[in-house]
Amino acid sequence: MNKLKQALADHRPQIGLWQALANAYTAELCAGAGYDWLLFDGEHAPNTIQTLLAQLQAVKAYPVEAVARPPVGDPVLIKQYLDIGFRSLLIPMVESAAQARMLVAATRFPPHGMRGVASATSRASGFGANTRYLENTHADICLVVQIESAAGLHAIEDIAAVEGVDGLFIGPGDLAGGLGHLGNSTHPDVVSAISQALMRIRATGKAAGIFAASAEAASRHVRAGASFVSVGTDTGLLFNGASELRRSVKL
Ligand code: 3PY
Ligand code: MG
Repeated sequence: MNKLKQALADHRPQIGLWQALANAYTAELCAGAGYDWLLFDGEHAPNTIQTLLAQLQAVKAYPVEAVARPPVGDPVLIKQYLDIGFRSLLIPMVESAAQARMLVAATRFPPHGMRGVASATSRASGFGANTRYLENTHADICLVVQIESAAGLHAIEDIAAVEGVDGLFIGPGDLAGGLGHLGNSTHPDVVSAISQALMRIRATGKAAGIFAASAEAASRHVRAGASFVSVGTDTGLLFNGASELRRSVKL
């Protein structure tokens, strides 16, 4: 059972940590740190199917859901991500219901969708050990789409109405750029667009999510009804910790 999918359906807060180091050893370290989910980033981190696979294997023994973000919502890539064993996906730059429907179809085998069929050769089915994989796997797929452009904002209700979409996740970085405030996601216009978007998502009944830049922002978003909230990145933690330690050495 996919506990993240269930929690999002129940609007229970799920706190995640971004993984951009593209490394199995640090992924395992983070998997034991108490987060509900880790996001393995194929969009902006130097990941390949092989590095994603190694990270997935490294976190398998931990009670944390591995969520993957492909670089683009492409059915061929989605097929590969699912075959290696990801069952929770975050898809960047979704802007229409038609695109959302295509993404849902990419995660389902026929007749529900168009996912290419491999069972005995895929890690996802235990290399064939799970003989019910083909018929049952759709129930565990958790699909969250990113709203991070003016077109995406416009289409929130249409996208949320697509069956098979579990949540809508705001990408503040891209959204700020798309609204004319590149690099400034705390600009009042962006902040107001984000809070309206989160309210509209919640009103649809689907889970609302967002990338929070700080613990304070994450708590605020949860209080405002967001449930799929990430806070911080592995790269940020390492860089900030390393810089802080160096600064604290008095010569
Ligand atoms: C963004 O901010 O644009 C994201 O995709 C998530 O951080
Ligand atoms: Mg983005």
